[in-house]
Amino acid sequence: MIVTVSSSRTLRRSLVLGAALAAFCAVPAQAQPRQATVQIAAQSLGTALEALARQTGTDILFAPQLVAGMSGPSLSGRMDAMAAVERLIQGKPLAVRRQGNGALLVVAAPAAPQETVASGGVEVAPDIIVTGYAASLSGALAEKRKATNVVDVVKAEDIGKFPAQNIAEALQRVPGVSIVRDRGEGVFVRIRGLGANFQVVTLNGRSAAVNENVRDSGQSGRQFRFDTLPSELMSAVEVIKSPRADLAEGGIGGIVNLQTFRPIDLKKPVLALSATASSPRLADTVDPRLSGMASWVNEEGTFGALIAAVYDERTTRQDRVTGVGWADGRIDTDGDGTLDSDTILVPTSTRPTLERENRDRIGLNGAIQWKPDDRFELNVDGLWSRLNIDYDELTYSTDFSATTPGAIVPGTAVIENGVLTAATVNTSTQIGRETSRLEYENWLIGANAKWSANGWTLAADASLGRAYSNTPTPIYRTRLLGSVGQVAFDYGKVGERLPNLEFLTADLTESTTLPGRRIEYRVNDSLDRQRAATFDVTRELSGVVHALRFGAKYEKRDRTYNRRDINFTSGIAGQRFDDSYFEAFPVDDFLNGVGGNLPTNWVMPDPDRFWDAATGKEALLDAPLTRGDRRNSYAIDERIIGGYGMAEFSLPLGGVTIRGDAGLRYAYTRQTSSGYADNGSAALPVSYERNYGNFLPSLNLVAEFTSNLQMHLAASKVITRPSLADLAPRLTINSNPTVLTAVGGNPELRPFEAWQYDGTVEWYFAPGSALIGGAFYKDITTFVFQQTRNFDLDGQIYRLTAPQNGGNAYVAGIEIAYQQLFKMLPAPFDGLGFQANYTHTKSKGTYALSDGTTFRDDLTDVAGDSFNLTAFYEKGPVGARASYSWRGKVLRDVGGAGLAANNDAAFGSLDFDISYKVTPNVTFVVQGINVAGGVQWQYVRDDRFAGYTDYGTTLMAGVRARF
Ligand SMILES: [Ca+2]
Repeated sequence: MIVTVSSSRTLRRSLVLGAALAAFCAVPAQAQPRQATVQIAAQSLGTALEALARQTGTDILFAPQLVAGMSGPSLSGRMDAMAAVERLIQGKPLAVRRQGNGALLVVAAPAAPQETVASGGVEVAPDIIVTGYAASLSGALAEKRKATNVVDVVKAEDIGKFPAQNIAEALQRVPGVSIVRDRGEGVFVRIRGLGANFQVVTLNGRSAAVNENVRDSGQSGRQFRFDTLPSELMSAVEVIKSPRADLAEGGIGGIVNLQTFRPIDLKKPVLALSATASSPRLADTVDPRLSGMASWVNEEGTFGALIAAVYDERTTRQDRVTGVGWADGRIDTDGDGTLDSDTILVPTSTRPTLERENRDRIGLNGAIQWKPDDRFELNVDGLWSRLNIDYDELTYSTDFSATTPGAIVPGTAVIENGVLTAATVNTSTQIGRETSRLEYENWLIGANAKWSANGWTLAADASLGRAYSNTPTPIYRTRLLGSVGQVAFDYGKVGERLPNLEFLTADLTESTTLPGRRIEYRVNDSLDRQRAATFDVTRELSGVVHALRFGAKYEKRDRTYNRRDINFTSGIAGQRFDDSYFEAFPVDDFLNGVGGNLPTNWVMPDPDRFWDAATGKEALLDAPLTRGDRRNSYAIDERIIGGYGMAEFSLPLGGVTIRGDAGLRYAYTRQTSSGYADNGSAALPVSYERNYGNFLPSLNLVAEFTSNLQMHLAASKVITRPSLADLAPRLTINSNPTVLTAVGGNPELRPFEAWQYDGTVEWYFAPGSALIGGAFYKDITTFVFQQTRNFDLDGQIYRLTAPQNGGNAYVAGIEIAYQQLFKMLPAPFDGLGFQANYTHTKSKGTYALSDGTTFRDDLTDVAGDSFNLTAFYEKGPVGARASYSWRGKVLRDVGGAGLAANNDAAFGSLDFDISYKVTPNVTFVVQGINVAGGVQWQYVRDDRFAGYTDYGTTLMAGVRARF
């Protein structure tokens, strides 16, 4: 892909889309028609040509001195860019020609040649060519500028070359976006501090089905896993921060729209291949990644087909100290059996963990595009992906009983600033190994047709999606548990070292140190099916309102979640097992390179041997589902009928052009949630139906003050539907004789509702360059939080803990982004570029304690400060880029009820990408992720250790070819 940018001295390039858009034309529903609505005031010809380029999405090249002093007439109506230029230059000594790349070149008319322009215009070819990363940045910036709403775009540099191996990792460089990693790989994105369940993810504008976390029970049903889709299949990803009435509702954080490639938009037949080998430092292996894309289009450019495939393997290793608990308590310092300290913060547990994982992923994408003329277009797309994860997790967990009278060896307790930092204490330890294979499958197929005639455009879209997540190999947790006598612990400060844990009387590498406990067995699956149909009508008008849009959408989603747990204890519990039941610890450098003295290898149970030792398995496996299994399973059916109307307008106001859209969307949601309520003796099926409707107005305004300064303002009402797990009507009664308690979901939950406001000021001071400042505010009025209340069941009052609406929260922030291509510098420095952004976010939300009282604290996982820096150089065959992404500390758990709030310390990742083009078709690439070896620390209070994660550095080398 090549975007041509002319130098400011000889030619001024009309900023905006240009070839970038042409090469990566998006969703058909949003694709640029060749005819566009043009609304241009009488003004200087140069400014008019720039405005025309923006409005039509066409590159228009001209020499400023050629048009200096000329003015153009006002122009409005529907026309193509060529016809519009002809009308603007009518009667002037100018001519226009279409170039091979689709750009329009305005030159002196042949009859009156000017000395600065040679005849034929060939020599006036753009003198600067932007390719690669700079081109993707220029194209992305152009889309942001053109949009009426607040949007950020990440574009592929070329076919199969998204600017990061992982979609989430590319999105983290967008202002206001951060990512959540799982074992080093970006899985979820957070937009403006709001978690993955607060965003809607669409694929080519269509709602995607959502895979579920089946490794542990953390789930929401609305968190799209970005690791399931390979980045090579994406042509662009849009982060839509302010909605329009014609876009899917549901994202208070924002909408992420993933766009795949379309064959006619690629303009010519293309074959692209790549092969990469990556080596994660900690895992010490070499993993392949192969991708190929073939796209064909006929000579007329009216029919095309595309197929793409990606296969990759990934080995990960993550060294952690996790499960670090701190709680308020009193201790017995002198061993006399009486608690004698003040209430202090006491460590309760620590769990060193080695996580190893092998992932393999296949992604396939196919597209057929038919565009017989400007009036009709048909697109059929399909995408399928499958991710398999085999994992093996080894842990030992120390559980201190420091608050038990007599537990601490007298004289060993060290208390610093109200925190017990060191002591020798009786300890129980659990050694565990967890293994499983997880499978995530996701597909989406859709068809879209669009007709345009006489100022009307009708578009229809139908899609079908399915996400299946399951455990083809059940989750086995093989556990040993027992007392290990005295352990001396000494917790240091966060960032300095890991805790010291000295087992004074037990050896964790000895097979008989701990007796068996049990094998925990779990099977878990989730099926999410999504069907949608949309119909959109656009009426083009001339005048201030240049388009009216109406549409309707029907969406049906059904989801089942099933979980079954069995504990096998017979033949295991209390038994001591000899060496033949264990394997050698697999690595000899666990937690290397960080201070702290704690056991770094221990006996590793062989799950097969323990499985053989367990007795009575058949009876348990054949038994019917237990009450607990039923309570943990649910089904939700969600039907949404939506409609919208909106107007797009553009008007000159003084010297300022105001454009934008205003609209109203209505969504009616009907939910049926089915599950089991447990009355203390049986789990009984229950089903609830809930209906609600939401009117969602939105307004987006752009004020264009000059040809390079504009402002966006947006206000809208938005909703996010509750987590499906929270909606499940499950209820669990604990018939404890003293306190009757219950926990449950809440099928009565209403959606989160928010008003949100956005403003940006954007200065496009040079081609491909901009300085942008923005602010946002989101006022969430129906925040959902866990609350405990009295609940009457058959005349008995229970203390029920369940999610409730009723809290409120806000998120506010500022975002500053700067990017510049240093085209004005003399060679070779004109290949330099720089990109930076900074986000500052503030938030508060309501939380509840189990006694019913509420408190306010920051929203969890919202970084107060974050920044990204990218420097790059592209010249001739050489490309190099280094990126640093940093975010400040975040609140991870609010704590409460005697438990300490837990925080993630600041974290930064340095990544690089170097490429060398050996022939015009073949490029060698070397990449590194987290090359500075950043590690994640967690802490409680100001600086007390609460967790450590190191996923290491990954280096990659590969070759890409394009024909
Ligand atoms: Ca005492």
